[in-house]
Amino acid sequence: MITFYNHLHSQHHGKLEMYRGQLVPCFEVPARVDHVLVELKKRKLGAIVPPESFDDSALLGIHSQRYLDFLAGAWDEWVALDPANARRDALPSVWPVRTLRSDVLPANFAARLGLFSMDAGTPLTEGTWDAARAGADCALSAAQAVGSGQRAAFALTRPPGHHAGADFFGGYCFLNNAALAAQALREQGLARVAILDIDYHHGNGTQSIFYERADVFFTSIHGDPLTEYPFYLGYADELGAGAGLGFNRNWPLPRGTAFEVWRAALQQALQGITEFGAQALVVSLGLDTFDGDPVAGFHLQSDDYLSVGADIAAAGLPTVFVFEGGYAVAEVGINAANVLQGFMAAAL
Ligand code: SP5
Ligand code: ZN
Repeated sequence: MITFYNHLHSQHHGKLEMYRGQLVPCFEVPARVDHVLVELKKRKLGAIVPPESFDDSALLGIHSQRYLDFLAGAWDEWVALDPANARRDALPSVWPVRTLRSDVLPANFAARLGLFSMDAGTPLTEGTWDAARAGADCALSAAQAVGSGQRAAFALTRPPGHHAGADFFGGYCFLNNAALAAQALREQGLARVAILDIDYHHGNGTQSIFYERADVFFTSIHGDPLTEYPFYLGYADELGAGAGLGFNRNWPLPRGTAFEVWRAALQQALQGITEFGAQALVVSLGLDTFDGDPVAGFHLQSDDYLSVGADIAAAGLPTVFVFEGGYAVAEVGINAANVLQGFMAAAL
């Protein structure tokens, strides 16, 4: 399987995130992708190449112009507030919740940082834009490869993407790589594209982007939002809206779920993809379902990921894998490579 590797990923390196009233070291660190890269090379799973460069217009199918403009200029604005900010990451602390306006763009930078975000756990750093932008190129390159006849491709990138909406960042995500890949497959002429999100956390950004569309089916297996981040989306009664009604399907599972039960949900999600009549598949590949993950609560074991890959291959679809979460840093490379190896061993 060809891997498009984001050579700029480490340009995004957050220092601290807000957790229970304290700033704690970021869980989403560059070493995550470094470990995956080492494991892919060790197993010789396929070519590892830099992405092609795509025009900014490719992002506008998913993200709003005002959000992209904000992200591209945010670091310079942050440092302009105070030169000492160059040593600190930008974290939002005020948001336009219900009754407040988000149609007017404030001149104040902190106000715009909040308007374009959903939490205080996602630091924006000097290299965030460059890293996220190159990551989008990886996702678009992987979609192009699969749209051109490859059985599968892997976008190995960070920051992750599935929490990012059309015009907001959060959950360690800035640009929605999986959504960009799905849209690119649509534009290459594949009429029906499915997204399977197996990160521990519900892919609220991806769901919201496609919620009213019938051409992209979104299905996700994740920790129950009653107790798990991102809390405010991901329930089983979210089935899509308007033309998209019937094209969204969530499989929330309680914290503590182990592989057997999780795998039954995977089979149901894959059945939904088959019934939809998907012509291509995008997998939001989070590995934070792993037993040892520090920010999640399922109990998958490393060997289980071989079966996950094989089950996905059995859907028989051209498949783009996009790297998402997974914070057990020492094991994330093995777990990600196990999915890809399991897929390749089972794929026709
Ligand atoms: C892409 C992705 O997986 N994003 C996840 C964002 C989760 N953010 C909230 C994490 C809360 C940190 N909990 C610390 C638990 C310490 N034991
Ligand atoms: Zn996650």
